[in-house]
Amino acid sequence: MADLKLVIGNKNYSSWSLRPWLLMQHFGLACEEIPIALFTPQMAAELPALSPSGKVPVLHDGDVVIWDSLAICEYLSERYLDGRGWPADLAIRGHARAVCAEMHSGFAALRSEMSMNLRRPIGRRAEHAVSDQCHADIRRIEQIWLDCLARYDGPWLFGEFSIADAMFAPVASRLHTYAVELSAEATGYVERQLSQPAFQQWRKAALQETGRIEFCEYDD
Ligand SMILES: N[C@@H](CCC(=O)N[C@@H](CS)C(=O)NCC(=O)O)C(=O)O
Repeated sequence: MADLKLVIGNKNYSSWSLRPWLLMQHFGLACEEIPIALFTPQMAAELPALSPSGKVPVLHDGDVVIWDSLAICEYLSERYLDGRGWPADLAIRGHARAVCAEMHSGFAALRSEMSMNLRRPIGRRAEHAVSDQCHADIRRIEQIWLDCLARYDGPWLFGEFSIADAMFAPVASRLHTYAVELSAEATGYVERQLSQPAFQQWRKAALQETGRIEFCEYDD
């Protein structure tokens, strides 16, 4: 029996934590959740012993410790899913890894100007608060999605649900929260992301949280 523990941040805000959690839920991998309230004294006291990077998410599998959302997804896919976290075809898997790497290392403007915040009422940010770079990030993400959905015929980016969908779930949530206008196909993908039962379960828990991280809240 696996002894998986996933250390995660506030469900309302922790976009990185959502990714491996969603993958685990999707594939029915049971884990104990260890919640850490980000940027609080609890984090300062407890996280150093759990996370070599001082960040969440972190997976503990017995003695094995894996930090970083993408590395956790990779590990889970190899160790527990016979590689089913990725598409079976080598070329398509390469494509999936490329979009995940692009998501993982990019889109800084979108991340800082449109924080994941599930409790925020749906509504646009003021135009002055959204930089050209953020608009460019959004267009590029939409382009990735449309290309994948057209090539592999949906409903998920690579046909079946994969690590790529787990990696893009927080962005889908951001685009929804900030009422970003998208094409019908991209909107459909956002709706699929947000209506999957695992996301709904995460969201329900997020709405019950009370912790507030000021720099993830905007006044406009
Ligand atoms: N590349 C890392 C980033 C993790 C990350 O930045 N996590 C945030 C919370 S969502 C965090 O722990 N921040 C705490 C800090 O920066 O001190 C990953 O993919 O897991």
